[in-house]
Amino acid sequence: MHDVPERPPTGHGPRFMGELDTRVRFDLEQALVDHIHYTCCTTLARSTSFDVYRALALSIRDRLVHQWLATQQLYHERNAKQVYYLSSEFLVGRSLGLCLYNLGLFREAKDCLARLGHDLNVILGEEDDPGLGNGGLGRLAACFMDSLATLALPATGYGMRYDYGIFEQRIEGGEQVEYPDAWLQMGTPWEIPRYDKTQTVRLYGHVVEERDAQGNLRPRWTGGQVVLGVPHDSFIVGHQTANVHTLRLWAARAPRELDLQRFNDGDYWRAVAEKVDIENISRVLYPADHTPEGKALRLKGQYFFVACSLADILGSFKARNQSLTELASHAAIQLNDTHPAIGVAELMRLLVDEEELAWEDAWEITRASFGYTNHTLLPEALEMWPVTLFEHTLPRHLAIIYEINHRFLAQVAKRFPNDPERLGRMSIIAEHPHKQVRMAHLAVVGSHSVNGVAKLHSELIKRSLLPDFYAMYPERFNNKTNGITPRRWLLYANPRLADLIGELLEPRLASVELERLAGLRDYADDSQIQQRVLQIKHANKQDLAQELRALTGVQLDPNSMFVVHVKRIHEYKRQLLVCLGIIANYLALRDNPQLPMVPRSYIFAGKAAPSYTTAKQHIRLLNDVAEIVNHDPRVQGRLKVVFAPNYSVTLAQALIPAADISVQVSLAGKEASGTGNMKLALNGALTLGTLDGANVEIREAVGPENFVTFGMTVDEVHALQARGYDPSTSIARSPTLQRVVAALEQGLFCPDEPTRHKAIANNLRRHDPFMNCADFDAYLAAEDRAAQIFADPQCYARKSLLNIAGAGAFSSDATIAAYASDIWELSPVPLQSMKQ
Ligand code: 26Q
Repeated sequence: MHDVPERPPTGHGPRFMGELDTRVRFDLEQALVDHIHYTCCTTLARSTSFDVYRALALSIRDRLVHQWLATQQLYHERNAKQVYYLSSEFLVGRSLGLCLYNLGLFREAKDCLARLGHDLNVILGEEDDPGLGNGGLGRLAACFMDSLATLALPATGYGMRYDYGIFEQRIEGGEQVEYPDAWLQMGTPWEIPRYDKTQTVRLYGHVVEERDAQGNLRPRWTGGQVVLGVPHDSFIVGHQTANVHTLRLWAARAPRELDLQRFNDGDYWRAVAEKVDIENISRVLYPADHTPEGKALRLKGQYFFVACSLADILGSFKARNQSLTELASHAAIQLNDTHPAIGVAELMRLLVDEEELAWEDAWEITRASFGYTNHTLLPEALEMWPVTLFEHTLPRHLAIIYEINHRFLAQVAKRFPNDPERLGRMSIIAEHPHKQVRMAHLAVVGSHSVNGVAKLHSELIKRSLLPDFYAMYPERFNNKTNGITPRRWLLYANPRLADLIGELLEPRLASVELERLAGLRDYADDSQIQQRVLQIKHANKQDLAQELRALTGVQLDPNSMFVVHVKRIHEYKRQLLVCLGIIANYLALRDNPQLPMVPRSYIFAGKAAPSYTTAKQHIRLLNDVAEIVNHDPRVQGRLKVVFAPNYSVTLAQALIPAADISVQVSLAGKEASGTGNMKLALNGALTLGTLDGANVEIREAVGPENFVTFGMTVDEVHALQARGYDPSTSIARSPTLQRVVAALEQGLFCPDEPTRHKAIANNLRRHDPFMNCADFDAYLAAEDRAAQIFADPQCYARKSLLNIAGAGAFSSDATIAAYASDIWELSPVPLQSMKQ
């Protein structure tokens, strides 16, 4: 059979990669027809698009089973060290298209479907995008899984199989309205339930002290409620490697269907209540980020998936090894934030209570196994659990945490004598306002590595967030700047650009060599290539304009400057600042309709936590402003504002390749890293940003002259806070800002309810905790600088190319390689590709 080149959705022209993968050779059409017949139980003639999607997905999945088995067997036989990535969120995005692309089967599938009368792009649209994450943290976990498979670094991802992912956002009357995301309603072809690998975990109960044969006291956790964890596996397919990894998500199940006694007594509701209660543990993803809600169900959920995962890890380790003292040489366990940090206490429980190791030995093993990644500097986002709740839910773990804390504080006291305040600050147990378990402290004490996710963030962890811990354990702290997978975010999402790059770089770039994008710098001044870059961006903008029109009814002009702010809605990310800028531009055009202004389209997307009132008000404001600005004839179409509903991985893949300007305007010191900023730069957008998170590194990598910087630095923010920040001073200084705030107060954008935006204006005048007012003038000037660059196409294209070239530094392959060598001590174990 002739090798069919891999091809992303709308790709044409030369391909990006070199050699093709020869792994998958099978008769796709036959497989598809068989699944239509035997699995969907219908005929080709009667099959719906969804049937075809399902049949195609299952045909592809079937072909992966062999390699998946071979990979797991290879790792087992080699007794290879693995990383276990524990994360409460995995925001993987749609699978089918990328899977076809990774396997080099895109063209074949397209042709095959065409013969059967179907359009592959339509079929790909049938897949539900599983939203098992809130935002950056969950998406990072997915990018990391992609890189681990592609680099053949042995890995398994562990998380929770939520029945309902992040809510579906609709905009109704300008407001966010949440709808449940029943992503499993139609089933998913990608998961494989593994009933044979079910784990059993306990909740509640009490601890009894028993004596072992040697007469030692042995605490044993007993009673309470027993919960089953049923693993649901899906495959993680790398690019141009044969290795296929596992993402194992746990579903909570009751050990018995119903309480027969109650059933027989006629108490039918109570007979099933316990089952429902237990299964609620994995029912729904918490739709809050950075605003932790200390809910009992969330603690149970965290413990549940972590306990299942650790039991699974120990089980497979014991099948291969004699002594648990060797655990850390075979298993690296990474904690994606503190959400799985209870794992530290659980592993101690398994080693001390169940395996009967001495505390000191168990502690050494535990610390050597765990690594902890911090993703936030916002103090309010640090997880704390009331001791009372903890004691009720996990009594043995609380006792273990007390013991860990006791030994830890003794070390602190030895190292820093006569410093009781330090002991209070560092304790794993906070005393005020009530007793709480500080999960971040548990994670730091129980790990051998603590990393931040961008250079600035990692410095701030040492300097501001955990200075006492840094003083105690400086060697644990390190930085691993985030990255993004180039497969999904360049090759698949932006086939036009990928084709151009494929043409330009000799030898052809492999997707794992993203640093070679630096070679594009040679073309920065080549006017022909500049033209090509502009044409590609224009085509992507046309596609997006069409999609946004269908979604919102708003028509954008692809010749206008697309200014893109897409991420969770949060005050610290300052969607409001951009909105104030829009209002300023609008007022200027109203005053003087002849004013020359580069036409701009502001595109927002993102979800607000349902309980986050202020963020939801900001969504309302953006939509209100859009309504007025988009319809004012004086604007003459030069300003357009659109809020794209239901931001998701799928929507991001459409938005990001079409951006001219990437807006990254968080208050300095608040955004740990950001990863959207990397995706946008890699797709040629020019960043308009503050010196926050990974923006700092992006600016260095692409060249400061190709990055529009504005705003206070972290030190300036701290200095202003120390002097006492009063937003009214900033407002008094800026005539433009005065008018903008006044317009909000007058209800210019809400004629139907003139007081609607008053609260926002009041907050700006009196509190403005994220310092929008202090940065406003600088922001407005910076947006204008960006517009001046955009108005000069050659200048813009040159900077765009240099952004693409520089953003090669932010491949998650590089990030993962650094984790593998510095934290996990992990080496590749490639599976030879095989013909079937
Ligand atoms: C915790 C407790 C209770 C309820 C919710 C939570 C919770 C859930 C999700 C807290 C935080 C999150 C998510 C955080 C997150 O996405 N952080 C982002 O991580 C990215 C990857 O490192 C960074 O790029 C972003 O800067 C950071 O904001």
